[in-house]
Amino acid sequence: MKALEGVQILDMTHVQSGPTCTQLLAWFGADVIKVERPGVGDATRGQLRDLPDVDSLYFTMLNHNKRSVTLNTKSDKGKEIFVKLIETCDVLVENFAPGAMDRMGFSWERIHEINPRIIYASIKGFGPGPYEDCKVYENVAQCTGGSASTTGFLDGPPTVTGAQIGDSGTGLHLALGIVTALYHREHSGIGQRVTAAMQDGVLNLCRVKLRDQQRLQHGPLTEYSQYGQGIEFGDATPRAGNDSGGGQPGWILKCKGWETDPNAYVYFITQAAVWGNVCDIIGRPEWKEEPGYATPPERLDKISQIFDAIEEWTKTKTKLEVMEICNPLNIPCGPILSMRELAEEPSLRQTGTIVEVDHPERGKYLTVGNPVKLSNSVSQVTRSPLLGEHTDEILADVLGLSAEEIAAAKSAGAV
Ligand code: CAO
Repeated sequence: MKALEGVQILDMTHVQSGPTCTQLLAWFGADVIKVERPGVGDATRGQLRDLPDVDSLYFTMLNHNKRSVTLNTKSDKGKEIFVKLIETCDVLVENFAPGAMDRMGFSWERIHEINPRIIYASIKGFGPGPYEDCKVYENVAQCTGGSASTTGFLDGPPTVTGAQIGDSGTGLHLALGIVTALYHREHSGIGQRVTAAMQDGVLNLCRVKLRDQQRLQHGPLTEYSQYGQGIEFGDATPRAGNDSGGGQPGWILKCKGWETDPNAYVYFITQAAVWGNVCDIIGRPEWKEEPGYATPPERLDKISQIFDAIEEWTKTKTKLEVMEICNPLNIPCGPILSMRELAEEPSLRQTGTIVEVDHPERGKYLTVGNPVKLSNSVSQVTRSPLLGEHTDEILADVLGLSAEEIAAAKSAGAV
């Protein structure tokens, strides 16, 4: 039995943030019923298509293990069916633009009245305040949540990251809120409202930068390479390039082949505890004892020069050779792995983190499986549903509608 078996999720999510959340819940065993507009569906089905008339990878990779029902929740008959689904389900999740559910006639008060045990979970761009009515996409959240102002190089513009911390990051936060509310319901018997704002989710992931903002009031941030370079700090946490962000200096260094391979690089950390090992492998054993190099505070103004010396060594090795040499010596480092390399990595296939899925219209494709592993609730990734694939099945089995009632809903254009 899966951890969330028996939990029914009424999934009104679309695009990326909400679907990330409900996909996770589905992987843990919840029955996720994705509600989509008849004939239209989640907009991502048709976005960034690589094959004509086939659900995009954008959609398929965010909607595994779900069932799809089409329902026009703005029509009278559709509303009737929607009320029945609210009565039946444990959780309703949505990430529509602010006010969309209210405009549909389903405020939290109304939903709670229909089913006091239901948990109603939402993602919006912003929490209550001046921007609460705004529509928000990934990079807006990265920019307004503190990520962009602290990402990039000191002499360059604010930069967004490839990791979807605004969308997928907030989806993860919401999933935790939902299971927490389900746990609370075990004791209280009552559902509650769960909200996660994308700005808040990004800020939570950037909390070390708010830490640095406050440290700035008491002096320069000595672990930032700008300190070693003698560049003055301004009044806000600066962009720190590839600095490690912790107390142990780190940087991205070139490896053998960097001239032609854009990913022939390694992240290298000069952790204080293994400084001697670093000195030995790069052929500078004298730095172990030399005044100016022997202790971390002495090295702070020479970080760039030290990484230049380490890079002279890493340039003679491939990134994987660097990893093989450093790991036994406890020197933390990480090769820069491309998406191609990750897709081909056998160990990720073995753990189910990269999975091959078969889809009736597009054939085989790769996806990222459940990154959270439960020993008694192993995730099996099943393909995303076609639009409305489970409409009849859900109306009949979940809601108990007769064949005549289903036919009537269809002829009224509700499903
Ligand atoms: N039946 C009938 N109507 C439906 C429906 C259904 N099954 N499903 C959706 N609709 C309607 C909605 O009610 C809404 O109608 P109104 O505008 O009349 O209220 C309409 O479809 C469109 O919904 P939307 O405004 O949410 O969609 P959008 O494409 O205009 O905006 C987005 C997309 C993502 C910007 C917006 O939903 C949003 O800000 N969401 C919250 C933040 C978020 O999750 N962003 C991350 C997105 S991933 O990058």
